[in-house]
Amino acid sequence: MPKSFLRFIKEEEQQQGDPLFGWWFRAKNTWGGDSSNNNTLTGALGGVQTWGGAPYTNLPNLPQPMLDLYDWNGDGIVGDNDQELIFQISEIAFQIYEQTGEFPPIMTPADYQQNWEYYSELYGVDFPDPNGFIENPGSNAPRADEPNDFLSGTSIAGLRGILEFMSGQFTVFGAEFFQEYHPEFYEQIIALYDYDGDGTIDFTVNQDNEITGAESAAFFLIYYYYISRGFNPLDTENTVTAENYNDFLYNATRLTDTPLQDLIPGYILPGLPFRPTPPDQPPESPGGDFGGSAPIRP
Ligand SMILES: [Ca+2]
Ligand SMILES: [Ca+2]
Repeated sequence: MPKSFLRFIKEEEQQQGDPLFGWWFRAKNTWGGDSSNNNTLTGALGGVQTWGGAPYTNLPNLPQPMLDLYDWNGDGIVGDNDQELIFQISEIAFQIYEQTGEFPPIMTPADYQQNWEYYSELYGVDFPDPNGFIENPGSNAPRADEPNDFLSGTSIAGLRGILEFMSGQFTVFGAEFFQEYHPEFYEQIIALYDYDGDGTIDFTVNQDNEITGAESAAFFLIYYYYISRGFNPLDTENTVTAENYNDFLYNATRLTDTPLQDLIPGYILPGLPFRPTPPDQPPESPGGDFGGSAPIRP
């Protein structure tokens, strides 16, 4: 699916001869999910299927790079309202293209929040006001996106929502999209979450519960390791990033006798996709579970 979709966009891009077409096409049809009836599409911004939370709840406290790229109405969470807003913005962008033969420039939420009135004047259209923007789909009453009240993007459990969402983004868009159009975002996200260093985020588990993605493997190792050490992943801050993941693995193998992959119940990890090597400077222990600042154990 994603491959043929990417090929389709590439063909369209070549036909249109305009790199902005590719960006606006994705904004409308993927981030915007063709509006609110398709909130569950992979790659869409709607919260129904994402973030590992209950329906209509969203993950608060996302890292800043994600808010900078996905939080179109600037309310601090990424959800259905952002999906609807980018859909409406890009619909107008396509109208402008049909009338003038040129797309508006690529936008980001921060840019849009600052310049939406200017763009409206410039193009003589009514771009929607992002401040307090709330979608109003069909018979549903307008509502703000509800932050999930038991899950935070800073927690170990919340890391799963972030990785699953980003994995969907990379699956649908491809790493090249972010490298080309949002290189700073790409670098920041890869520095934080590309645990195996292959340049993309892959949170996949197959139907036999085999962990097939490097980032799903990294997550489940982190998650179950902390559970085995007595931490509650819901309220324990996650400090294990791609940058210090090797330190984490190194310490984990020193602090538990159980082979790491055996810590993960209910899933099969066909092999450890990482080889922990002794860090240049061995992290201090105890408290060295983390290779850095450690939360207090209960
Ligand atoms: Ca938002
Ligand atoms: Ca990776």
